[in-house]
Amino acid sequence: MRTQVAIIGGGPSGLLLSQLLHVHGIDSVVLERKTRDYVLSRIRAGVLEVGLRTLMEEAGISDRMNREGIRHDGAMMSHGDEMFRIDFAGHTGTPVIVYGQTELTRDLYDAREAADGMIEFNVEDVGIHDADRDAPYVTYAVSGQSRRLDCDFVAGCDGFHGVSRRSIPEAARREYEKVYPFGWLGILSETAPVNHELIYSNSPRGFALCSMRNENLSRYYVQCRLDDHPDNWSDQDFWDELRRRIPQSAADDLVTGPSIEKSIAPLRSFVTEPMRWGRLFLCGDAAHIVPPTGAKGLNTAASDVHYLLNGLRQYYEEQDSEGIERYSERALARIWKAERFSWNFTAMMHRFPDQTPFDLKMQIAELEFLRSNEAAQKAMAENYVGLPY
Ligand code: FAS
Ligand code: PHB
Repeated sequence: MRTQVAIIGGGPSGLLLSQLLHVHGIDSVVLERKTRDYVLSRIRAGVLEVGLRTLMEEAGISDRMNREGIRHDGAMMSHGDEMFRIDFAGHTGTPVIVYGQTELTRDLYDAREAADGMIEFNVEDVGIHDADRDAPYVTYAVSGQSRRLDCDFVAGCDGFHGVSRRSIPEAARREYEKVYPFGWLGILSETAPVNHELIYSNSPRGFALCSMRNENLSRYYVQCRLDDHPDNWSDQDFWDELRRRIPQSAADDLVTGPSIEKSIAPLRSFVTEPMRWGRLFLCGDAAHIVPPTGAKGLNTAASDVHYLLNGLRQYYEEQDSEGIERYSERALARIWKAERFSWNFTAMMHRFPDQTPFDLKMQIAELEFLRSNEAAQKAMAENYVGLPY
């Protein structure tokens, strides 16, 4: 089989790139290790920046997102019972949209299938060959049958544990990583959100986040130990702990109910450089990871897709390689800003096991400065809604 762009990974990065390439007349094949249902069963991001929304418009699949996505003009920050608001729209003229990654990925799958896009599920033993030559190809197996996909380019959209990053010779890669000494225990419940906007809470017992997917589907997180397990937490344990970590006014309004999903996500900051090796381009979590505090994971995957799409269009439409030559440089420039914001926000809001009393004072001083300083709030707002592509 042959295609112009072989895409490894059928998560949001791979599907968005495939749909955008299709819209611009460029052929691709998506190779996904799991099934569509499995991919859609993963509960992940919830906040979309304007850049991702624009790409969804360009891909022609923004109707449901525009209909069901919830506009958020700001978010609440709290420590103890103190709570204050960051006015995203006021500072930047831009809101964010709350629309679950699951729904966005569902829309992408529906669009690819409506366009008869080629997606192979349950692929195994994916191998990338001759990426540093002019005729790369990908080998893989489906139901034990070996296959080969010849292509012009390979997009490695296969996430942190995928095969693409490891296909770049170790000697050519520089990796930067910070593993945080805690995780996030998240639950999904069919209950009304505690507040119409998100609440990020720094409490003596650890971080908590009150989020949502719609007016009857809430998403909550509490910071937990790395060696913790969802089975250690009954629903009641979770609700009791959440109540202890959010301002009393919110705790009094909390609507609880049975969890329909409960999982723990580890937190890490990670970047691999470069994001290109010959005709192989890394995109999304395959190249970088952020702690979810700043809601940047899915949104930096989107800016990677933007840069790669434009580079590939420039190559095919203008026979100009400038865009693909500079893909890594352009993508990394924005990624490192998102890494900085996510790391800084995580440091301000979480309890670290080795924190000294001075460190805690610094955290509260950071929050107090953010509460009282217009410029600090504007900077927070600009990062949260999404820095320009
Ligand atoms: P993904 O990991 O989503 O997709 C990669 C795809 O490649 C998967 O479908 C996988 O099955 C497939 N694959 C892997 N190896 C393969 C192989 N060898 N061959 C073929 N296919 C292969 N971001 C936020 O902004 N906010 C959040 O709250 C948030 N929460 C998260 C919670 C968890 C537990 C995780 C892991 C991530 C979270 N993220 C969050 C980040 C997340 O949303 C990612 O940024 C987003 O899924 C990135 O999309 P992809 O780059 O497509 O990677
Ligand atoms: C979510 O709703 O899952 C969510 C929202 C904001 C974040 C992280 C996760 O910063």
